[in-house]
Amino acid sequence: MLAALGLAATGCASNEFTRLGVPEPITEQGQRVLALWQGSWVAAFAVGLLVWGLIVWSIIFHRKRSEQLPPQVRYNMPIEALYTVLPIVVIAVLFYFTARDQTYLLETDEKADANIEVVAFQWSWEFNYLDQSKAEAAEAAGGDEDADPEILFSEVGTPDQMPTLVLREGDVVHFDLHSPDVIHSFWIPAFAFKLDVVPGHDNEFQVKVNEGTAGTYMGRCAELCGADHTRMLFQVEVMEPDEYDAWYAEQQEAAEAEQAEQAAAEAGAEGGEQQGDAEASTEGEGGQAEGAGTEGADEEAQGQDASDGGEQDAAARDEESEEEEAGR
Ligand SMILES: [Cu+2]
Repeated sequence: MLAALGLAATGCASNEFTRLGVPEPITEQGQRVLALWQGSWVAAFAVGLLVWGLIVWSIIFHRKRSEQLPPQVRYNMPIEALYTVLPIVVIAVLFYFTARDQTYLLETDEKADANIEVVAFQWSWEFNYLDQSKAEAAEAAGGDEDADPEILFSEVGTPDQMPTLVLREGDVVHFDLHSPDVIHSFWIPAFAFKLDVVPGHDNEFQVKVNEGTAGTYMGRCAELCGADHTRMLFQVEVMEPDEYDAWYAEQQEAAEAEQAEQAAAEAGAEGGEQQGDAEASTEGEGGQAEGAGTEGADEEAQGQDASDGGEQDAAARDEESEEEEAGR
């Protein structure tokens, strides 16, 4: 058994049994977590075997033989010292490896290939793809902590429509975690790692996504954050480099087109044109299309609906969070 666990700890065989309940990690950091987990189990089993062995040995070979009291070992200094020193040694070893790995897991020095701001809110996620990390932006601005990096494009989810976080195989990905309301926890089980998302204190971490991990994984909120906490789900899609690059270019183009549309709409409105024309120009086709008056009107109506809905949602959200606070 010990030999089997020893083998598991060295990572020679990685299957569901030897991982002891941990999902297969898809990051370099996750593998470190798995090794710590397995190593801790090896240590626990070693201590367990020793204790179980001593119990069984006493039961079998030291049964009551006579009415005479066996030799008493109270206040036996060597044994008392052993009782104290051994647990301290065990804890010190576990502490050393835990502290070592924690330091490694929270390292953010390596230059990242992708920088993503994760905004956790009641009750979904927003993923903002940034041109640089927050720390880098602050450094570039001469240490100004409020300097924000540029958002290239975003993915925003709702409790009904979970968002997808897209990553590329082999990338070093930097995450900046931000919460506008309550404490959430950003958890991707396949990372074997989670980190709290705390209002007023932005956390950060980074991972190196392993090669050959393309696929779809789940993400969750791991901190009870309110009524719809269980619906704070998201998907993680790890893409092969070519696929990711195509997707990335597409997202950037779409974001740029949207910006151009907005600029055109603003310019149109400023130009004193009819509202309908200005809205029509947000179609991004003709821009000045005079004949698109009705289409523009339709879109205006839709836009109105959408913004009304948004306001209602926000109002409902506020009410709910107030109720919750009252309930606490
Ligand atoms: Cu949450």
